[in-house]
Amino acid sequence: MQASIDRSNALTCGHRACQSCGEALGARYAIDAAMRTTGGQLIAVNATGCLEVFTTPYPETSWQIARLHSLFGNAAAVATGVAAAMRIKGRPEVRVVAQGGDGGTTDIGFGCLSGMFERNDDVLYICYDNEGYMNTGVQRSSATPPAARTATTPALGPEPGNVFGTGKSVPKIAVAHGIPYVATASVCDLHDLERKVIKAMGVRGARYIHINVPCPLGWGSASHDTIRLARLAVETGLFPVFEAEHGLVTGSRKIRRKVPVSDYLKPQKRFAHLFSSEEGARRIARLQAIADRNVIEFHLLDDGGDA
Ligand SMILES: Cc1ncc(C[n+]2csc(CCOP(=O)(O)OP(=O)(O)O)c2C)c(N)n1
Ligand code: SF4
Ligand SMILES: [Mg+2]
Repeated sequence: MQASIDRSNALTCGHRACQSCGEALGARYAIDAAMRTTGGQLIAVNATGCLEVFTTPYPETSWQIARLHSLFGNAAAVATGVAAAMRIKGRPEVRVVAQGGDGGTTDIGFGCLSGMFERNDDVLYICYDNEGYMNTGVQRSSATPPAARTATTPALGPEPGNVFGTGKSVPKIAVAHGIPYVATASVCDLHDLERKVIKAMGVRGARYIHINVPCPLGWGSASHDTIRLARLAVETGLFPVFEAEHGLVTGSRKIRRKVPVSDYLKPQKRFAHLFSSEEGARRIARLQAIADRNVIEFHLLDDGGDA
């Protein structure tokens, strides 16, 4: 597949992402799959964020698709406008994808996104979730996990790292809008990611895919660990991989061998403070409880896991 000359290669070489950037990998596979499904009749709208910055340092671009850079917070609204323009021009075969990071999606762009969902606009929105505002220096977003150290949640004081009990699950909020298709995916399973993009492009109306994309710079992890960490996020239960249609969860990717969350946390410097005190151990136990809850909520061990 990689070597095939027929490969669409929407995001080509020459971009400036960090080595082993999960976002670059996820975007390339997602947009390539959308390109193949639409026969190249695709327009992408991109919120501000690492993906936009590392692919388009003016006057260069690594994209080989029609693409618009929106503002940080309005990619969903701009994509809605592009889809409406294509409809009015009598070009319904031209499909629209909007993409943004977790900050652009779960925080600043959330109102526009919810509007796009409730109007059931004909757009696939893809969120590349690296759990922080990485482009501007690793600040906390509402997708940052509890206890994680970021530039704005230092590992100091009575509640070191990001505060427990904060944040939100946009995939679950998307499901609650009752839109035709919602899925989560990971760069540790690119076939599953491609399958979900292809499925989403086969549907009209509002669709949402939320992809977990490790960020070596923001997470303080080794570049060779990007895929291992993505897999551990899934195999611990911390990042549940599931699909939903019209408001109902229809399936989830089963955990083959459940892994303790400490195996996932330890290789990341953003969680290093958890491994040096009894208080840190209590916080690891609270993160384990979150993973265990996800396992129950999304039936991650049904049909043959061995916890
Ligand atoms: C209105 C506005 N506020 C702030 C910024 C600065 N800004 C640009 S990208 C970014 C962070 C992006 O984070 P995220 O959406 O998670 O994408 P990532 O870089 O992590 O992929 C910020 C704060 C901006 N461009 N516009
Ligand atoms: S900071 Fe993170 S998301 Fe941004 S290019 Fe580097 S690895 Fe990728
Ligand atoms: Mg981010």
